[in-house]
Amino acid sequence: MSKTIAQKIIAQHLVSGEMKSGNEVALRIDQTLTQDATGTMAYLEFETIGIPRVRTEFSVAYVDHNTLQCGFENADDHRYLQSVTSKYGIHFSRPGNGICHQVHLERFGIPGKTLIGSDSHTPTAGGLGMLSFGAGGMDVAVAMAGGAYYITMPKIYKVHLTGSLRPFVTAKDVSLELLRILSVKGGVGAIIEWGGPGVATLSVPERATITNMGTELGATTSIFPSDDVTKAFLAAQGREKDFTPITADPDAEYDRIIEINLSELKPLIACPHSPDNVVTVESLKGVKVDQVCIGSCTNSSLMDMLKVAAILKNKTISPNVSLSISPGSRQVLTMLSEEGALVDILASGARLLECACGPCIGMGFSPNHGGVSLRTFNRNFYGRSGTENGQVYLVSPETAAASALTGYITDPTTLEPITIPNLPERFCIDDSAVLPPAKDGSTVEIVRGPNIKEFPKAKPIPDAISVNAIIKVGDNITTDHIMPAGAKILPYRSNIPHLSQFCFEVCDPTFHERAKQAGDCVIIGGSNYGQGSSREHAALVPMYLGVRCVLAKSFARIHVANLINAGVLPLTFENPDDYDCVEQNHVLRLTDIHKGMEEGRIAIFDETANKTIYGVCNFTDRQQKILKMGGLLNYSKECNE
Ligand code: MIC
Ligand code: SF4
Repeated sequence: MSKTIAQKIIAQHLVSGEMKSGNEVALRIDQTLTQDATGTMAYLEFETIGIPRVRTEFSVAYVDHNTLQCGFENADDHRYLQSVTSKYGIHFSRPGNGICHQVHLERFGIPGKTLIGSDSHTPTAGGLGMLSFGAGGMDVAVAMAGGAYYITMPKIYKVHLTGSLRPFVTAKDVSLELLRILSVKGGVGAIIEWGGPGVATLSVPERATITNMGTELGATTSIFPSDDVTKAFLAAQGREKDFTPITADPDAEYDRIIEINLSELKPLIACPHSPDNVVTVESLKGVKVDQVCIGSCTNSSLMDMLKVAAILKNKTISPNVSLSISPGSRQVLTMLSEEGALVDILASGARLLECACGPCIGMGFSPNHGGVSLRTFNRNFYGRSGTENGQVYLVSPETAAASALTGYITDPTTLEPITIPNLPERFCIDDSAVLPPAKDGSTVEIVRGPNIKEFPKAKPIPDAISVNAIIKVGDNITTDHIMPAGAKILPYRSNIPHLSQFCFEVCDPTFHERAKQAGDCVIIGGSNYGQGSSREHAALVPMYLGVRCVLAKSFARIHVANLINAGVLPLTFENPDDYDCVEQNHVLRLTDIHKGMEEGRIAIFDETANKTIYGVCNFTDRQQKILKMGGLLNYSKECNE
């Protein structure tokens, strides 16, 4: 039977399940990646599984999120990560070496292989034709231990590209156009495959910008074919041997086809506070800008930076704008400086930040009070920048650079033409900041600082339970709402008790105290609950505070998996109108839960409203067992998965 790209890779990695959309399939995972903000928890979880060495082909831990080190916490966590990875057979990418997704694309991603990473933008590697998924840390721990990764077999959407991008219109604009068409919920339950003649006009880093932002559509993953462009990129990285061609069969069938003519696109911009709030840059012409940030795993490749340098060359940025540049990797930074382009950037008045996530996750460089910040990043969720009333807009590097010069939102197509540099035939290759693991891990001592606290223990889901509706939230609640990040909080990712003080802080600063008093509780959510990051802390911390169930209109993919892994029962309103009846502080009684999990419908008596409503679920046998055993770790230990 003819297959799409994703179906081919899934078929080659299928451990169990039928490849029919909606069915659960288990996949063999070739590679894993972690970053430090989710990695500490993932390795603590891996340790509890109790095997001496990882069983993947290649696993790597990056340090890129928590690099500020305003105190001992981050530095301690880095030492833990370095020692635990060395012991268990995992490579360690040192702080300063770059953002996980950019470095993985450059150095380790392989077309046709599978990758899961404890970061939602792991699909960036789809730009190379690799089938890659963002996952919770526990799923990554299990994959490192040789266990399969379970997903619901997605639908396959094809985006058929024709034409080619006009000068100053970019891959970022392609992503924003798809967000405009589909919205942040439009990719849920689907893999987005890119095809059509326009694909050949896009370089691998451009494709990676697009697959990176596929995460914002809620998509399971996004993938490009592996073709001559992929081959040339891998060759320039000294990795010709990693190349395998992969294309969809000509008669492959898709659940939906979306056409985009690259030649017709204009520069686009996502307005606060959602990546799908997209309009043309032209329509916001003249809005005053306070800050511009160029970088992040979406737009920090060498080509992005070279174009920015070409725009800024021999010019000075507006005195009212503060401009930051964070190259995505040490390779990018080295080559920028070797080519002299770094001088052009700095001479314009830009501030050079570390090769790390930085402002994207609120680690410094927060905008001024109420300030307008143009960012080449992928998320502009409320409060994420660290300035609660900051107005964050998402743009391409070209729009960012043009606006930094004028001090106002500026359509880059109005600029004088620039000479577009060619990608090098050979990148500068230096993997010395990626430390290989010890050959014999048994002698390696794991270093644990006092910031590393024990992993919280989940309780099995009982057959009946009374829960207090501790908070009621609206649609598209992100993991940044549930478990905020930023410079003050991120250092405590391995310390759940401390972290718990900030849970839902953006929505309700009293949440933590109230939850502590309430005992067993339930969160009432709208649609697409848990959108955004893969951080399992958004499930673990509520679990630690007594949340036993989340009742929502619908869930985001990674978050619902994290809830199950953490032993928290996710249920969907059978009748979405019931959302309007359940208010905060209502007491709900769930009965016959175990039978209900099997049958897919659980009765919930709202004692306060004196009304019975139903929560529905579609758990596999495996998920039911995980919930009944109190989470994935207990299940993995008992079932030896
Ligand atoms: C993000 O972009 O939100 C993060 C920070 O990279 C997260 C991971 C995390 O919360 O540590 C993600 O995308 O998964
Ligand atoms: Fe880092 Fe931002 Fe990318 Fe997340 S989205 S991995 S915080 S650069």
